[in-house]
Order: sequence, then structure tokens, then C-alpha cells
Amino acid sequence: MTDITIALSKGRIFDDTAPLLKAAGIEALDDPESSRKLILDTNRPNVRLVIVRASDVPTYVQYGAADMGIAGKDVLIEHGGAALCQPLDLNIACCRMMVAVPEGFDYESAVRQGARLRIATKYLQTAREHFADKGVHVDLIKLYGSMELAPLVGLADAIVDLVSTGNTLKANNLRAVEEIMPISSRLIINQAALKLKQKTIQPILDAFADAVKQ
Ligand code: PRT
Ligand code: MG
Repeated sequence: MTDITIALSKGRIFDDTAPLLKAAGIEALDDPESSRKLILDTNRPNVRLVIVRASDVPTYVQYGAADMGIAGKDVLIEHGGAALCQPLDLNIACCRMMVAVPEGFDYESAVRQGARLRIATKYLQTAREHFADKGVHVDLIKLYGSMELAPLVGLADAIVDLVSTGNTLKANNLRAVEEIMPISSRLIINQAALKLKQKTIQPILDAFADAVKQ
């Protein structure tokens, strides 16, 4: 059996992926939340998991350091998807990419008046494309997290961020004004690995596809 390395991030992606892995007969021998190990062995001697930052998953798979991985559509758009095959939407870690503004800010009229908007976000690609499509002029400010803070302290007029329950927006007196796209996580496979290790990878892919359908 060929050796297979799967890249995952801990937290919601690992939690939502564990049942899919189980359906493919793969179970981690350690829990990434409690273990400090970055390489986790599994019940299958030829399969190991590597635990990386969510936004680093596509990079590991692109360069073949991992054969396959699971990453959010948000992360994949920013990465660009070079050398990645994306055969399956796993329908996990679902949320929405949204534009949000402070309660008092009249976004609709600012857009109507052609105002130039300052937008804070981690998702530069997605935001640039969205506002270009709308014909809205924006200055994008790159942040690495806690985007919700930016409009509260005058760093930006609006943010582009992921929303799932909406609790974080509400707690910070922000409101979502526009949905950019729905987000879910996808299986990604290194293109060369898919050819060279097809015998090992295909059954895992098939088991994931069956589990997703249920
Ligand atoms: O945390 P780290 O900086 O390491 O990276 P990350 O935030 O990219 O990783 P992680 O594990 O938090 O998220 C991994 C993937 O989960 C993302 O790439 C998304 O595809 C997906 N996902 C699903 C989410 C959310 N839902 C989500 N709600 N990622 C982040 N959030 C954040 C959001 O940014 C906001 O700060 O949760 C907050 C809003 O949540 P609600 O429930 O209050 O609306
Ligand atoms: Mg996070």
C-alpha cells in the first residue's frame, strides 16, 4: 500500500472531517486538540495526518508535502488553487462570506452615492473581485483576524468576513449587509499524487463521496 499524507487544520475542520475519515476506515490515534504532535498516526499504517493552519493546507498539498487535504472555499480562493484538484464539496464547516458594517452606517446609500469605502479583511482576493463586480471603489486593508474590531475603531467603514451564527457581529454592533457567497470545505488533492497514488486515494475519495451524500 502506498503511503498517504492528509493535511487538516484542527478545530471545526478536524471535527467535521473525523466522521468522513471514519467512513473511509481512517481514525486518528491522537486527538489534535490535546496532543502537541503535528503528525498524527492513524489506525491505517499507510495513512498519516498532518495538522497545519487552515490557510496553509492548500500550500502543503500544492507542493506534495501532503497528498490531500481539506480546506474552506474562502481559503482556496485566496490561495488561487494552483496544482490542486478539487473533486468534492464536503458540505462541512459551512458559513457565509459577508459584508458587514456598524449599526449606524448607511451602506446602501454610501454605495448609491459612489462613495469610496475602506474595507478591512483577511480575504483580499474575494473582496477585490466582489466590489469590482459591483463597481464600488474600495481601499482594502489586510488584517489577519478580528476583522470585527476594525470599523469600531475607525480603521475601516466595513469588513468582509465569514459569518455562521451571526453572534460575533451582533456582539460588536455590526450588521451584515450583503452576502458575497456561501462557503463550505472541499477535498483537495495534489494532481501528481492523484495519478501516482490513485489506487490508494480513489477508495478514500469514494468513501468521502458516499458519506457526504447521506
Ligand atoms: O484560526 P486560524 O487563524 O488558525 O485560521 P482560520 O480562522 O482560517 O481557521 P478556522 O479553523 O477557524 O476555520 C477554518 C475554516 O472554517 C474557515 O476557512 C472557513 O471555511 C470555516 N468556517 C466556518 C469558519 C466559520 N464557519 C466562522 N464562523 N471560519 C471562521 N469563522 C469565524 C469568522 O471569521 C468570525 O470571526 O467565526 C466568527 C463568526 O462566527 P459567528 O458564529 O459568530 O457568526
Ligand atoms: Mg479561526
